[in-house]
Amino acid sequence: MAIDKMLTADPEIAREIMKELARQNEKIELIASENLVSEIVMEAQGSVLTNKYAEGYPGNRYHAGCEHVDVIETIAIERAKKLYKAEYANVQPHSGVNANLAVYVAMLKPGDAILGMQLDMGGHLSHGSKANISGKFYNCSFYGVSRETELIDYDEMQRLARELKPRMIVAGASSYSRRIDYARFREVADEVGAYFLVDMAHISGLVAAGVHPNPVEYADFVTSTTTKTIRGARGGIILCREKYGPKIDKAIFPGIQGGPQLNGIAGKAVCFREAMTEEFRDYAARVIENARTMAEALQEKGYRVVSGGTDTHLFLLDLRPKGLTGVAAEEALESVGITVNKNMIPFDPENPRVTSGIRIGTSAMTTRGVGREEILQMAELVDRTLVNRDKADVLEGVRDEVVRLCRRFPMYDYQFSNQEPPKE
Ligand code: DSN
Repeated sequence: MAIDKMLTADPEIAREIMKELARQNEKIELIASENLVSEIVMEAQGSVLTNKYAEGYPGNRYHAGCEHVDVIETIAIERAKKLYKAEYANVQPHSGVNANLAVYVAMLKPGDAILGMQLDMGGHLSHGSKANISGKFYNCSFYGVSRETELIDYDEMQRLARELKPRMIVAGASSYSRRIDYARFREVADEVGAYFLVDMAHISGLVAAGVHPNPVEYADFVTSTTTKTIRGARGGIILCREKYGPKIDKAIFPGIQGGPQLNGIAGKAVCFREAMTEEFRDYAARVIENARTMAEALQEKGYRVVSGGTDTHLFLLDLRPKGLTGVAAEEALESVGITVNKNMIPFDPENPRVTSGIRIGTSAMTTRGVGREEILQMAELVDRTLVNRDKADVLEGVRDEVVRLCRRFPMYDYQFSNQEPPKE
């Protein structure tokens, strides 16, 4: 890592990078969409590939000098196809939102109808929210979860699909902890003549490891970020049936993006290879086990877990039984070094800036190596913080314990890990 050079050349930025490393090292990271990439993923992302323009696709570029990046992008494509058993892969999306947008641009006309999962019930902005381009260009409607079970209301989804005849049905979520019945979605999509898109951003590492069903079997298009449970470079991918490949490629470039970020693509290729190992399969299984252990431990302490549990890396806590809002819990936990995000729960009476819940995920801490014992300790720390949020001395004790726990599971062996950030 060239941080030493940066310390002299640009101390303002170097200082913040070092402080961010220290923050990551000394805090318990429970944000469900975050993870810690390997050093070689970082090497790839920070490599000379960042210098290269390569508009187009391998073997068909608008710039010269692409002989090496062509090999890299081809390897990334082939690995993605193998990992997810997909017919076709595009590894150029700069993000998950871009991946979803490219699918819409490739297959729909502005004004066409999309049926997606409601944002405040677990869906994602890019599945048709008015605040996102998807909601501005397309005619979007939403299914949600049942009030009783807090599971996707498949009957409502089917009823809406029959009534609205969407051109595309979207499944996939940012804060839904249960397995999704892809076969049921496929059936409904076929019945109403819709394309079926699954955004598996959150669970793509679990899918790669074979500890979660693979939506590629059922969907026409599957999109993902490459940063969450898959633990790779920041960016996105699109997997699809072979016949849709050319349209998807055109939608990404020249449709919505220019030159690909080859450094990111190399980082994606590296993480796909890592995800093919036994070690990664074991990791993914532990992520789910850890999430279940923590959800159960918090349930025992009187918190309500939305839908009663989890099949994935994350779960939602309803804080109302404790008389707390999501924002108050997020702030209290942040003050002791435990990072989570406030989150809407289904049928939340609060607004998105307040919320009644928090979302907790175990991907990052499992990467650091924590097991059952530490997960139970973390659940206890979360509870102790929330119960004693007004008691400075208790919070001080929690803060110390958080740092001690984190130091037992160091993140990276970088030469600058132990250096103090330079004085401002
Ligand atoms: N939706 C954001 C999250 O889950 O945190 C990022 O995709």
